Amino acid sequence: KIRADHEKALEEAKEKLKKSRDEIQAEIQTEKNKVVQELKKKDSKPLPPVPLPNLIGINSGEPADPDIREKRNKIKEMMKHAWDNYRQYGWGHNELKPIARKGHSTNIFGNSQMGATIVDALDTLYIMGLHDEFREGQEWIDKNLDFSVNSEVSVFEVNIRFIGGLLAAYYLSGQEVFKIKAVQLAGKLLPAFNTPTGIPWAMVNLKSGVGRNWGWASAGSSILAEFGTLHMEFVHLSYLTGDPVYYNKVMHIRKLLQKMDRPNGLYPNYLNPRTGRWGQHHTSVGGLGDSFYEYLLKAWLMSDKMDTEARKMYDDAIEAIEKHLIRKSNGGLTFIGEWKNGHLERKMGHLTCFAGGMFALGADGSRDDKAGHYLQLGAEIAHTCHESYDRTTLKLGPEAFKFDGGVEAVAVRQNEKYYILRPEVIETYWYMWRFTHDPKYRQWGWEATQAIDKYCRVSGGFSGVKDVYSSSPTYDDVQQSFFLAETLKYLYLLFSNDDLLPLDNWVFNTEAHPLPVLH
Ligand code: DMJ
Repeated sequence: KIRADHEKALEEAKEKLKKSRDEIQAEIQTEKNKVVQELKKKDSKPLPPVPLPNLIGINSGEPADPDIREKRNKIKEMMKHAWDNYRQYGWGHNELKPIARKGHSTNIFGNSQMGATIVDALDTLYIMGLHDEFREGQEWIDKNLDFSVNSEVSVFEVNIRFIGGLLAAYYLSGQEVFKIKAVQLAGKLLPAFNTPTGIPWAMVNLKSGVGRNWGWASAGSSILAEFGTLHMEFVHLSYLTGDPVYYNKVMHIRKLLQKMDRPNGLYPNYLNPRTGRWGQHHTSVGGLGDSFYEYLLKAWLMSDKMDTEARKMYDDAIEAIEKHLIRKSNGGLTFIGEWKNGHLERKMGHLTCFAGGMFALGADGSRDDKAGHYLQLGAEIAHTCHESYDRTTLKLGPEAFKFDGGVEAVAVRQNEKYYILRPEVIETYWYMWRFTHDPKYRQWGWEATQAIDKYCRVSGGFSGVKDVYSSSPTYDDVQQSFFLAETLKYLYLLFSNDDLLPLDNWVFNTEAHPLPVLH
């Protein structure tokens, strides 16, 4: 069917190209007008009114200590620098190239300008009190964010950044436009679930609804961290629309996973959506696996701890991970390796560092009351990840680091030495700070802030660097949208009082977008 659809589209394109430029443009315009009319019709059908959950803790979180206040202001200034430059040079594009001073995008956002940075940044702007900037973003979204485009996007990325970002902006500000856009977009993702098993495709064309998987994924598989990171947003969509379709889609995925055999109790990263069988037996708490585990825990927290099925799946998974993937290096550093076909690779990714925060967040309510154990595990992972920063020239962490052949927490391969403004280590510092108030986490967070400001800041924004071990690093010239959504938000929260977005009332999605607990 997919091939037939593609061939039909090619034929149509060939026919179209026979026409003159003016004719084509006129046709496009007519089609656009039609879509706008249809959208208006749909928009005029109001969503059912639902009571807003109890929104506690949307206050300033202003710390009393002048030193902490100064640090927090510095982080706000960095946000302003990132935003203002995007506003000036990349407005409406997905991301910014801070050195070339123009827009940037990658294939995860498809080929259209969807303003990813605007949507991802909104809630950070809101909590920092940057209200003029928030309003500018809202206006752009209201007037320009259109999902009826012939563009093939990543279901996972659009869910965590766009739907998560829009929902958080809605809950924080109460502005209906964000809810409406989130629901429109979610409708465009639903065709991705039309597979023989109900496990969604990795990508979907927003216009045609045709889905497919990444060419690089094992045996045509979908990815665990992608189809397993939809739950939080989809539960909120059902809550806000009163339509169970979203809830049913994610619960179907969960039920299917529950029934499957797991090698050594571990979830492989690859699952074929046609056959329902695992692909390669690789397991990771970093890339390709990470947020699946995170969402099991957060499903339980977001349900006000009622979803005990999710908690059980989390506990089972974490026990298997501890047994097979977590080790101590010769130098005494706790690390999480990757399982590849019956063998443990003693390498940890920057992405995996989020797990320190996850262990701490899951400590309360853990099986056999092992809260102390999981808090300690979180602290050990935070320490290891801090070492991965501290052992570099720039004091910024590499993409991946090894614990092998005398090497400890250091990147070996040239193509693993980059830092692309990722948040995971700072995310873990923040969770550890909230649960322990040990000042070292603020100190480590401040070290990272200074390093980012010194080595990643350029006059046109912030850029990733290609080698954290080089004293004269080169830039990758990308200001990632998650830098504004996550890295700067977690830093700001680290230097705020705990009453700003308290964890009893808010659960952060994997892109750091806060969603309220549904009591
Ligand atoms: C973010 O988009 C999310 O945190 C995701 O879960 C994994 N990685 C990036 C940032 O590194």
